Amino acid sequence: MVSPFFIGAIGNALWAGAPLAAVLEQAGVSDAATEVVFWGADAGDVELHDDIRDVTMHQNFARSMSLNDAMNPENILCYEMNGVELPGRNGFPLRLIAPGWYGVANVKWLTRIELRNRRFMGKFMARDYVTIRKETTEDGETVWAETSVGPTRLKSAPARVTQGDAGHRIVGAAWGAPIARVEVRIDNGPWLEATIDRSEEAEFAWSIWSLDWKDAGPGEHAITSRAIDAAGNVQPAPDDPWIAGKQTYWESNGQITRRVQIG
Ligand SMILES: Nc1nc2c(c(=O)[nH]1)N[C@H]1C(S)=C(S)[C@@H](COP(=O)(O)O)O[C@H]1N2
Ligand SMILES: [Mo]
Repeated sequence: MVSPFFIGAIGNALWAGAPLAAVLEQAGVSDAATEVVFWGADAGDVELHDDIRDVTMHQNFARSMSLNDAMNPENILCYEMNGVELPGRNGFPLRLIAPGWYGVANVKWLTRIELRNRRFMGKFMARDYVTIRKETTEDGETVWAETSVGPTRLKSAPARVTQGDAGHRIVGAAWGAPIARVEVRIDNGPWLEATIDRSEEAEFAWSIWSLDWKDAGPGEHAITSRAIDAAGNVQPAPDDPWIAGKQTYWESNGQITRRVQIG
């Protein structure tokens, strides 16, 4: 499946729980530990049948992080969502919430947290949720890189166009890093700076932005947005090698163009 972005698969919620770092520290972290594995209660069969392997593994869902990433004070062992007990489908009784990571890192229905001294290469680290990218090195050599889906990347998207007395307004969201600015391009015009609603901001939630569009003529228009983070990084265009060289749909943070019809 190739989709420009995953409509409906994202949202914002308020999460509460116990800090993961404090729990690990209390349990005692060995000097040898480098990797933290989070295991969920759900399981399935993983089949590996080829010339050198012939196994069926009944495995529970698991994802890992480096010990360094796991110790980030923002990570919580979460038991509350939007002020109420964590709902079953969102991971009751306990899940990991690792702010700033893509959904898959946030293991639900936790049964076990394990420290290891080797990289963990389970199905959801090394087979699924792997971004495949064709890259060109400084020497002009082509390399195929496979990397596990990691922290969220800088992104924005135009969400909708509304019409009021003073004209049209384009509204959208930006997320994935502290957002410094959002710019919007209408058709092939210049990039225009949108206004970010700072009153609604929370560090890991969407930044909602808008741009007044006063002279929208009838017909079809193309609207593109790009976010710029506090470090000056710009959300990449679709022809940026980082996006163009990517063969899988995960981590698709390229600029999005939406077509609207003005009547
Ligand atoms: N145990 C377990 N945790 C899991 C998953 C899963 O299949 N099993 N799916 C992951 C993925 S891919 C996503 S996007 C989120 C979705 O859960 P949410 O809607 O509560 O955020 O859970 C993550 N945690
Ligand atoms: Mo997901």
